[in-house]
Amino acid sequence: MIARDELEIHIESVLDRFLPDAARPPQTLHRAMRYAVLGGGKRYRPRLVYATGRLFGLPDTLLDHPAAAVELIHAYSLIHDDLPAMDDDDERRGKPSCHRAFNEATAILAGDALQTLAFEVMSSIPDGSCPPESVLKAVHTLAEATGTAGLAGGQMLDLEAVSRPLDLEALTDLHLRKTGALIRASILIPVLLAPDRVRAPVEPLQRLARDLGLAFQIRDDILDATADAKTLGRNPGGDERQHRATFVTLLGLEEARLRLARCLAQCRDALSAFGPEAAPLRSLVEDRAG
Ligand code: GRG
Repeated sequence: MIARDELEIHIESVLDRFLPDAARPPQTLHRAMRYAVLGGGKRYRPRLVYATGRLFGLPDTLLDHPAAAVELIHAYSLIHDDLPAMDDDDERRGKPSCHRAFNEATAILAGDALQTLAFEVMSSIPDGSCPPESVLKAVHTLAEATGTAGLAGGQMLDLEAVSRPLDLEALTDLHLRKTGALIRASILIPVLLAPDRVRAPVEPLQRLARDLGLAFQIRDDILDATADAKTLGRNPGGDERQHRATFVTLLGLEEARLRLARCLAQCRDALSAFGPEAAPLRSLVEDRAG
């Protein structure tokens, strides 16, 4: 667990700034969007954006945009994931899920509006902070991570997996999309926004982006099978109740732990290409080991 720190306060204020004012109509929609985004979550994805962007010396005025965009997409996916038609969860981040606090229709619209807000924010990087073609590539990467190659496709495969058994290859593909794609984009987008003249090894970051996404999901599966509701911010054991294939149900707890250790070792190896400037990224990798 990452302690509350300066970066968390910064991320909260950036999100607050980009979100619509709750007093502006339609107030209920804006209140629901703010409810789902503010005051909760570990902010893992925006932290990855800042940690990677700083390797390239990118300023916060630029990084604030992709950092907020990935968190807005994440918040949208959590709202929709909790809906009765999906996971049907009453709690998220230790409080009632969005459709419980408001109602189903408002939660659907809040998710939709957060998704489009993410693209507004991503594409409004201030003029002159990086070339427009880099912004376009970054927007494309975010769209890919959100669509069928990412969250939405992964979620569909996950829904279908309830009635169809998955092997390890299919499960890995599902999670590289559902969870991995946004983690990956959070590392690759700052790389795309970095000016050409800045030299930093890119290939190890591409490896890190993939391995960390997988490590994230394997750890989530292990926690779902072993942690309590307070640690999770939602009810544990959901995977088993829904007869869902996970790395734990497929491999067993011990083998899942070994696989997580292997993924994290690969992340550490990728970061060995960097010096002390990669300390924030290293700490985000180690956070997955806890
Ligand atoms: C509905 C399109 C659509 C997609 C949903 C991401 C997702 C797909 C569902 C979330 C369900 C889930 C619990 C997935 C496991 C991994 C995961 C994304 C956990 C939650 O992320 P954290 O731990 O959450 O970063 P916080 O609350 O800290 O931001």
